[in-house]
Amino acid sequence: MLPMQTDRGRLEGTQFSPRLRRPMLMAAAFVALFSAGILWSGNGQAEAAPNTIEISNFSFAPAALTVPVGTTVTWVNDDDEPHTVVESNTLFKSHALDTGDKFSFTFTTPGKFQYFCTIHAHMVGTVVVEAGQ
Ligand SMILES: [Cu+2]
Repeated sequence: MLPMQTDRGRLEGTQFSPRLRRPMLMAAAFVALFSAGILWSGNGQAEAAPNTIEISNFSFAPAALTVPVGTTVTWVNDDDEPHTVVESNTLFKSHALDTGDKFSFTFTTPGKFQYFCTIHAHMVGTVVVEAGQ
């Protein structure tokens, strides 16, 4: 008989036939790709989470960050070398951060805060904290 009729009969008989499972897998793949698109920017580099400073290649990125008062800033070490995050007046002071380690500090006062890595003194960064309205 006609192939169409045979297929329809099989579809009605089983709820999750291979013909239905495939579009579901494609939908799941689409969702995964769509999610990845949000997390990854066009240049192929991971989009940094807001108020996150990445430590990579012996530098802080972004080297200068401006945030409103009350913001928690998180440093993440992406290097294979340990680094520290220490404010010039020791307002905050991290332990040595291994690869993947994070350090967070909440800025409760406005001002310009310079910090550096105590292991590699040339590694410096700035957080500017702006007063609320
Ligand atoms: Cu360092």
